[in-house]
This record gives sequence, C-alpha cells and structure tokens, in this order.
Amino acid sequence: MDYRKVKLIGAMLITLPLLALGDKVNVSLSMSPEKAVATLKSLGAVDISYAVGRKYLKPAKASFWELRDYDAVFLLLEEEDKLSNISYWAVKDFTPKDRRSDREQTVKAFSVDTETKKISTENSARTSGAAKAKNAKPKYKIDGLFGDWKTYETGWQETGIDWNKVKMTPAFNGIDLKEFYYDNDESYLYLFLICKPSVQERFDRSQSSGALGYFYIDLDMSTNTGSSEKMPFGTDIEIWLPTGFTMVVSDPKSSPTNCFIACEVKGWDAASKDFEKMIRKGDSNDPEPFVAHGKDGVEMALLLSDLGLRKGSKFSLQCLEMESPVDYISGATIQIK
Ligand SMILES: [Ca+2]
Ligand SMILES: [Ca+2]
Repeated sequence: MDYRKVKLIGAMLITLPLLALGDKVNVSLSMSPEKAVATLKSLGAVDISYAVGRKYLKPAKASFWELRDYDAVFLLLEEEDKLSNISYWAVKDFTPKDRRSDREQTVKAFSVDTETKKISTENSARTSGAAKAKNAKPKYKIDGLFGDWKTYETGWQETGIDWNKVKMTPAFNGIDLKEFYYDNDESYLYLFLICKPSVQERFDRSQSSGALGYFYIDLDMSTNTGSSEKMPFGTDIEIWLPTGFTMVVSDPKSSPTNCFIACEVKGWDAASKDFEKMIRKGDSNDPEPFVAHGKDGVEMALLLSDLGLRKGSKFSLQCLEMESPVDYISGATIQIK
C-alpha cells in the first residue's frame, strides 16, 4: 500500500469541510474498505445495500452506495479486509435491474469533483459489460445442458473421488463431480463437468452456499513459471467455482432463491505469491453468462485470449474436487485445435 497516498487522503478527509469548492476526492482499490466507506460517506453517499438486496458470495462482502448529487451508484466488494472490486453505474443505468450487469463498469479508482459534480473513473483490466458484449457468441449454449455438445474430447470419467463409494457420517452433502469434457473454437475453451447432484438439486436440499472446487492451468507445463508456493506447483491460472444464492436482507422472512454458480479466473502473481490477478469473474445470473449450471452439470466458455491460449497451444489442466484429498487430483493435457 502506498503510505503517502493514504496519509494524503486522511488529511483531505479531516479538512474537507474547510476546503474550497472544486476539490477532487479519490477512492481506489488500494484503500482499506473502512477508508473507502468513510470517503463515500463524507461525500453524502447513502448505503442502499438493503434496498438492492445483497448477493452473497463468500468470502466477499458487498455494499452498494448511492451518491445522488453525483448521479452515481458504487458497489464495493470486500475480501479478507481488502477492497477486491469497485463497480460504477450512472443512476439511470443502475435503476433497471435487467440492464444492471450490462452497464456495470469495473474501475480501479474514481475521483469526484465536488464543484462540477463530475465523476472520472480509472478503468480496470476487467472489461465492462459493454465491452464484453463484443466477444464472439459461444458455439454452445452455456446452460448446463450437455445435449448441444458435438466435437468434444473426454478429459476423464471420474473427477476426484466417487463419493457414492465413500461411507461417511454424516453423509456427503456436496456436489460429486463426475465426467469432464472439453472442446474449443477460435474464441473459447469450453469445459463441461457432469455433476451429481446438480447445483440446483443440492441447493434445494441444503439451502446453502458451497463450492465445486478448483481448476488449475499450467500454460507451459513447467514449474519454472507460475505458482512456487501453492500446490500444484507451476500453476499459472486458478479457476475457483463457488456456488451462492440471492436473498433480500430487508425482508427477514425472505428465503434464499436464485442459486448460482460463480467463476473466478485468477492469474499467479509472483510479487504477492498468490493468485491475485483477477482475469475474469462472473456468475450464472449474468445476462450472457460464461458459466452456468443445469440438470447435467456445469458448463463454461472461457475466452482463449483471457487464458493466453491460441491454436496449437498445449497445456495441462487439473481439477481438485471440493473435499477430495489432493492425491485424487484429476488431470488432462489439452491441445487447442
Ligand atoms: Ca449447453
Ligand atoms: Ca467425484
């Protein structure tokens, strides 16, 4: 963290009421969540999280803030006491719920001009909804149904443990990942995990969040690059697949609905020695999702450009099923056709 910057913002906050008009106030990902919230509040922001209804995606904590004078809504996501995401909307783009995720702009930082009431944003590497729409249409419908798959390859027939054969008390309550298939075209790497029970069946039974597990991609099949601290060594990209649900927290009687699967694609960061580079993040409730669950399992369309893959690329992909011991990791070598 840039200590000087934090100190400067601290100083600005204290003297805010005395400042002349026309000052700029900044909020950025490098701030602590407390500082970001305090800065928003000093600008008159109102916490509208309860009105919006929060989407729970552990371990992230989400809060929505409306800055009416600036015609803006911000979403802050907090993970492990750090800001992991800032999203921005103009109020007119936030109000219609069906347009909300399309118009969401993910930003690294923003500044507000207290005189002109203008907001300027510094965009992050993650593309905004508008830019996402320009991507090619996936050749398979991303819906968790396997019927539309045609030219695929088989990765493996059983992911991790066959939980049917494990006797335990209490009984296994997770999602057993079974067969794995993959395919690609010029734009996407497609992945399909057949699951038992399905994400929906497990949610209907347990009303809880959970996770399917991780995919690990080693782009050059070498331990000289990628993860040097976390197993499996040499991993360049980690894909995390948690499940969650929506509930309206303003209504204590509301029950969890809308169960979803999320996907976080993260690159290894040699400096922090962790998978901290967020490449892409989305969930099955997005308008054009790249990850979805259905009666057959979980289906994904990952952009080859996100993963740094092209025709002819050969890489290793491993999958660690949730709760499965690491000895049961499943693996395949994949070549892009
Ligand atoms: Ca499908
Ligand atoms: Ca399994």
